[in-house]
Order: sequence, then structure tokens, then C-alpha cells
Amino acid sequence: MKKILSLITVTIVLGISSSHAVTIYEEDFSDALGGWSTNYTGAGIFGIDGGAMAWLGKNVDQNPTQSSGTWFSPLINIAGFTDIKIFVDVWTKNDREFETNDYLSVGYDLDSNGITNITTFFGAIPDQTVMSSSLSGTSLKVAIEIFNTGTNEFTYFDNVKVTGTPVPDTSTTFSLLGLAIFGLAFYRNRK
Ligand SMILES: [Ca+2]
Ligand SMILES: [Ca+2]
Ligand SMILES: [Ca+2]
Repeated sequence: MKKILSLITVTIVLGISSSHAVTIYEEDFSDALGGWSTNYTGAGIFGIDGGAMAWLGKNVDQNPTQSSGTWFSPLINIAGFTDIKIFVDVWTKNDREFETNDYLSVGYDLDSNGITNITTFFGAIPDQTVMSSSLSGTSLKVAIEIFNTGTNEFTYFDNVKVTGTPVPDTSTTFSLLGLAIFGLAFYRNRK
């Protein structure tokens, strides 16, 4: 009896503690836009830079309203996961060309509640990976806003990744528990 109870405990504990972070979404822009979209309507350069295989914003203010552009990932389903984290590589090329009003913001739209900012860089950006805090919800869009003003100002992002930890499946846990109780009854009947 004691042995079986401890077996049940071990099974449940193992089932819960085996949860670890997995990749839910990943985009490296190596072939196409991957379903990304933008609200940008200006005459500057935006989209995939074939040489860098990354998303590029250049001369973004070349449009009548002198405004930035925001790029959105496809809707990512994060239901059934906890501890959601977003990772994005960002950098600039021709760093000396940048002024302090040029910027890049990394953010997200969680459950269609509007954009929450993770971080904003002004001027040139040393190569780095932006990471969000831990999030939870049911759907997510990564949102990246870029503003710059010159034909030699290249602002990039790439390698967008979303990770999360699967929520333990309670139905599986209860099935295992049921099976264990059934086994216990069988064991006791045999005695
Ligand atoms: Ca890439
Ligand atoms: Ca400049
Ligand atoms: Ca500028």
C-alpha cells in the first residue's frame, strides 16, 4: 500500500516537474516575410534585406506624414503555455549616421489589448537580443516599430522567437491517478 502510494506520488511529481520551456514560434526571415505585416505606407525601404536575411527599415520618414512604421508578426497561439517570453535580435548598420530621434521599439499585443512596449532604443543600436518579461495569455503578436531618417540609416531586426512552458495537462494527471487507484484495487483484491 505504502509502496503504491509513493509510486503515485512519484508519477505525479515527475509529470509536473518534466515541464520545461519549448519554442512556440520562430522566424528568421530566411525565405519570405513569414506572414508579417505592416501599417507602413511611406516611400522608404522596409521589408526583407536579401543580403542580411533580416527585416530592414531604412529612410523610414520618406512619406508625407514623416511617421514611423510598425511591423506585426502573425497571431501566435499561446494558450496552454505559461511563462511566455519573446526574443528579438536588433542592430543598426552605419552607426555614425544615426541621430537621437531615430528609434526602434520592441513590443507586443497580448490578447488584442493594444501594444505594450518592452524597450525602445534611440540612435545607433549595438547588436543584442531583446527579451520580454514573463507573459501569459491566449494570443500574441510581436510588434516592432522603426523610425529613421536617412538613406544610409539601416535598422534591423531578426530571429524573432517565442518560448513558453506547457501547462501540465490535468486530464492526463487524473487519468494516471485513476489508473493508479485501479491498480491499487486490483492489488488489494489479489491479497
Ligand atoms: Ca535572418
Ligand atoms: Ca543621419
Ligand atoms: Ca536619422
